[in-house]
Amino acid sequence: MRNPLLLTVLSCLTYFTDAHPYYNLNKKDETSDGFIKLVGHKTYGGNSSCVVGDFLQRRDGSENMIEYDFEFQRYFYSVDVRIGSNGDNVTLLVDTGSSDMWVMSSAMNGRCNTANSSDLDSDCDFGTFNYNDSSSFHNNETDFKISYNDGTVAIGVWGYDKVAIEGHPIADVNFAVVEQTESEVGVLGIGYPLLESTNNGNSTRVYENLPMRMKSEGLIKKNTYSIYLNGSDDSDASIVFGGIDHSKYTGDLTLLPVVSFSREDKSRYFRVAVTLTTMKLLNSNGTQTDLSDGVKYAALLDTGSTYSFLPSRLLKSLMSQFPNIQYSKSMGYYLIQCSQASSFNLVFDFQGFNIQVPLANFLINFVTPRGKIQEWCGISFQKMSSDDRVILGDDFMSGVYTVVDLDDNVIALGLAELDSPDEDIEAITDSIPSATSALLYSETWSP
Ligand SMILES: *[C@@H]1O[C@H](CO)[C@@H](O)[C@H](O)[C@H]1NC(C)=O
Ligand SMILES: *[C@@H]1O[C@H](CO)[C@@H](O)[C@H](O)[C@H]1NC(C)=O
Ligand SMILES: *[C@@H]1O[C@H](CO)[C@@H](O)[C@H](O)[C@H]1NC(C)=O
Ligand SMILES: *[C@@H]1O[C@H](CO)[C@@H](O)[C@H](O)[C@H]1NC(C)=O
Ligand SMILES: *[C@@H]1O[C@H](CO)[C@@H](O)[C@H](O)[C@H]1NC(C)=O
Ligand SMILES: *[C@@H]1O[C@H](CO)[C@@H](O)[C@H](O)[C@H]1NC(C)=O
Ligand SMILES: *[C@@H]1O[C@H](CO)[C@@H](O)[C@H](O)[C@H]1NC(C)=O
Ligand SMILES: CC(=O)N[C@H]1CO[C@H](CO)[C@@H](O)[C@@H]1O
Repeated sequence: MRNPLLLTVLSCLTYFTDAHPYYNLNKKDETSDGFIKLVGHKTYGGNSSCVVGDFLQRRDGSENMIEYDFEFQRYFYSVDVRIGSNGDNVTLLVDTGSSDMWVMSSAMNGRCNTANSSDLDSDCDFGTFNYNDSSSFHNNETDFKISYNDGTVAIGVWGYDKVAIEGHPIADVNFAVVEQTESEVGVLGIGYPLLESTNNGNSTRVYENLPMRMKSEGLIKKNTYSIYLNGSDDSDASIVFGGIDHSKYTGDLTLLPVVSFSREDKSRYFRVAVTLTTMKLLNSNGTQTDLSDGVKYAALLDTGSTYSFLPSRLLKSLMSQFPNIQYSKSMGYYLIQCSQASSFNLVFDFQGFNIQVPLANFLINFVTPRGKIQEWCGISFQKMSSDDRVILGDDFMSGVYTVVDLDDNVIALGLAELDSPDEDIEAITDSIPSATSALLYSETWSP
């Protein structure tokens, strides 16, 4: 056993490669109307690699430093769409935390992955769009610029063109074509229209984004979608626009009101956020420990974030439950023995509806380049800069089934039926079918 306190990070590098087993488009039968199912896989966008030094004590008392390369894989969830008159195939990261769609321009070919183009291959693995060659493309000639929480920025030009998803053509979809970014993949933002980047300090313009276009084209009845992230190799992740797949959750589907996430939000209905009433740690002998101490949080359900973010108070309260935990300042992670974590679950209480997610969902395995999995795992929770809200990322969302209804401003959550290969899709025409209101439905909280 290696004591992680002795590990010193010498340098960390995040890089992306064309060797990842990314998303395959598996066409399914589209017989029913009123919904569109997009199938996806967890997409490995690249590895983070850290060179770690470990001081070993020699018998004579002197120290000898040896170096290891540690790697862990980063991931996101994506779908493939086809754009323009030539049907350019582009892979996009699905993001409930933003509302704009943008694609990588073919002018980027050879310049993608600019984060580290100097030392690595810079192919645009996730596809590009050549708007000069698309006869149906209209250039709005207005500037697009978006900044994400992780510090990445994308800059380009607005336009519209036809977009086909799972073989369904949708006319005049607004999206930006990006020629400057350090991101490696384009984004399909499916949040509220008010969150669109055109609604900024200079203008209050909003436009029809992709889910809204699907609705106005009659492909779906309401601006709703259901998200299932847990799929193994045989049973894919999926997002059903306009419908709900009853085979992908177990137990109750519980309705929660959307709440505002931040005081700066331009409206109550601005982001896909709900009330997190309490958070508890459950150990294998059934003991529950309240971590939140009566404090409620607004919780953003964000598929665009690989990991979840907790305010430091909640983070400290959680970490104090584990006697052997270590914090690596240079790696930015709390480290715990992987085996110790397996006997714990986290209980997220949303207005009386409890969702239990294994702590194992929140672990990062570190692997040496020779493929040896380390005994110590990183805990994926990141520190949130504000103290009244949390971001629940893919590590949380892979354990739940999420139905978002942007027309009626409600979200239904259920426990995910893991690795479910079945399919039982119902179109959403009115309220979310089979969902019942949370016990404490009116007890919302927002900053
Ligand atoms: C689209 O591109 C992705 C990623 O390169 C690939 O896996 C997929 O097979 C392509 N789809 C089609 C229909 O060509
Ligand atoms: C990334 O990590 C995975 C597993 O840790 C490994 O299989 C893969 O080869 C790595 N890719 C690169 C480019 O190092
Ligand atoms: C499209 O054409 C313009 C003008 O010829 C050129 O400047 C631009 O680089 C082209 N873009 C792409 C993506 O080929
Ligand atoms: C508003 O416009 C100014 C001038 O064009 C620009 O510098 C600024 O970045 C814009 N603000 C936003 C929020 O886009
Ligand atoms: C692009 O132009 C069209 C047509 O004028 C307009 O409907 C649409 O809102 C514009 N898109 C953006 C993102 O401004
Ligand atoms: C789905 O959940 C199972 C059980 O927790 C896990 O083993 C599997 O890796 C998950 N699949 C994905 C794609 O997250
Ligand atoms: C349950 O586990 C906790 C810590 O994990 C321990 O403090 C407590 O004594 C245990 N209770 C029983 C009844 O085993
Ligand atoms: C964004 C990023 O990871 N940049 C790294 C690119 O590679 C150089 C060294 O090769 C690092 O110093 C950067 O931090």
